[in-house]
Amino acid sequence: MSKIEEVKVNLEAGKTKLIKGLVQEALDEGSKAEDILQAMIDSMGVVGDKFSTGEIFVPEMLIAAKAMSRGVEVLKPHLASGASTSLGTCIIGTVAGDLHDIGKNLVSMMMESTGFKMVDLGVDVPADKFVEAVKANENVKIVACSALLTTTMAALKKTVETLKESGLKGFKIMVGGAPVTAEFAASIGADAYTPDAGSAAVKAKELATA
Ligand code: B1M
Repeated sequence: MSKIEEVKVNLEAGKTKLIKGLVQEALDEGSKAEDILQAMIDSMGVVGDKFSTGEIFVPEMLIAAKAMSRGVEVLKPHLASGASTSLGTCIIGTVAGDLHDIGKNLVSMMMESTGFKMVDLGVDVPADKFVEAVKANENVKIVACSALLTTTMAALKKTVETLKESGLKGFKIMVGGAPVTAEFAASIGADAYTPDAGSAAVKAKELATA
């Protein structure tokens, strides 16, 4: 079994303590950080499918999430380019009612490496908090909102509406997360939708420098 396969198997099994070492071994073996990350994202898909079919429950999902976060810690220096230019500030958070943060953290990491100063509001962020953060920070170019549940897509809509109604200017609103589509993003008035963390960073740079 290749090291990447071992990372996948152990992540799916929630072997939290083993993941850091295995990810490091996969890197040492010459695997690309991007490929290891993709393997871990695929594993989280498998975990989600097992949850859907009742094979595992919330605690197991939580353990897998913890294992993934540990693996990402090892990958971070290999994924981040350490850009020194400043593209401005990006406010990021997972919308109200939603506790999923792995995808949001990946988006944050990729944007930081592209050259943004990141202000991470965390999870379960009410719409008003995004507005307050835009007011409280200088040179905000992007507000990035993540949602992982179909039930929190309404909170995404509310967040975009609240930001637009605030009358604050000078920033673009980006949205993303598994249930979000380009059509939905357009329908709620977001400025951009991207399907993954890498494309989110590319789009954010494009929007901030346009
Ligand atoms: Co939850 N969960 N979960 N969960 N969970 C999902 C999302 C689910 C699809 C599982 C399933 O049923 N198959 C399902 C949602 C169904 C739906 O609504 N469509 C689900 C459910 C139902 C729930 C609960 C309701 C379960 C319950 O309690 N009965 C509950 C809700 C809690 C809440 O939020 N209020 C719940 C809880 C949890 C845990 C807390 C246990 C844990 C999260 C821990 C954490 O995040 N710290 C958890 C987990 C781990 C998952 C799965 C298994 C994995 C999520 C993940 O981290 N994926 C997930 C199944 C799955 O995703 N297939 C599932 C890896 C991550 C890298 O991908 O976050 O999609 P993702 O991010 C991607 C893209 O979406 C994108 O970039 C990333 C890739 O580069 N992206 C953006 C994300 N944000 C972006 C923003 C952007 C652009 C791109 O621009 C701003």
